[in-house]
Amino acid sequence: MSDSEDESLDRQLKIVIIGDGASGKTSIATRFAQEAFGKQYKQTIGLDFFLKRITLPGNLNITLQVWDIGGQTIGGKMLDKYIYGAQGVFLVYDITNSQSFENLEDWLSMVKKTNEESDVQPVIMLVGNKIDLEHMRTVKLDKHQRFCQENGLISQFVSAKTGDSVYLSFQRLAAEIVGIKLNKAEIEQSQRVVKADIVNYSQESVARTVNPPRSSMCAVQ
Ligand code: G3D
Ligand code: MG
Repeated sequence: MSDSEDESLDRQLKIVIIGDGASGKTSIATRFAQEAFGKQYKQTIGLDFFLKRITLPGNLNITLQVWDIGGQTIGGKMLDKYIYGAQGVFLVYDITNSQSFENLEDWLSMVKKTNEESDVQPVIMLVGNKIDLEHMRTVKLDKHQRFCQENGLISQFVSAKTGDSVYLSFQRLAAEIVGIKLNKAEIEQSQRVVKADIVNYSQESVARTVNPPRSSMCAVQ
């Protein structure tokens, strides 16, 4: 194995994906794992995480350890073990399911509680999933934004189904953790690559590629 392929030499970041059942956590993880970047999906038997290498601006290679909480619920016994030591958290809800949004308060408290005694707090990204179902949205945009602002979260919308912004969301979270700012061109680039993977080149997808990214930082500076 050459050095450039050996992810054990990279800095590793633990990212945990939490949120209600059926919000799309496993779909997001699977989509990210399968996209044609870097290493292929590598499931570690007995442990619910996989490793995936990404490259940030400046040729900085980072290996993400992505943990999917599986069927763990808020009261779940193992949940704190998943969350403990995470540098990044995906706080996922389904934009068509208000309850999944309402429950985010509890998920967030769980993260805070688990990290109470640690000096390092994880960077948390609020992820509104299923934007392919925009016509069925029940969680208004301003609710999402307010929640972000009140809790100092990064904001992102994705679709695990189409792949829209999935790679970008991991890239943004990793960049934030290591303190790198992605510029507009880089954000657009990673959106384009994701789309190129999953969308047929219809007129519509070409037009969408040039739209501004559906993401914003709304963490209070
Ligand atoms: P979970 O891991 O949070 O429990 P899953 O959620 O990833 O298992 O997804 C739950 C259901 O939502 C699945 O449907 C999945 O296909 C669907 N889903 C996940 N992400 C998206 C998305 O972005 N758009 C749409 N339209 N559906 C999505 P099923 O029917 O298999 O239960
Ligand atoms: Mg799941």
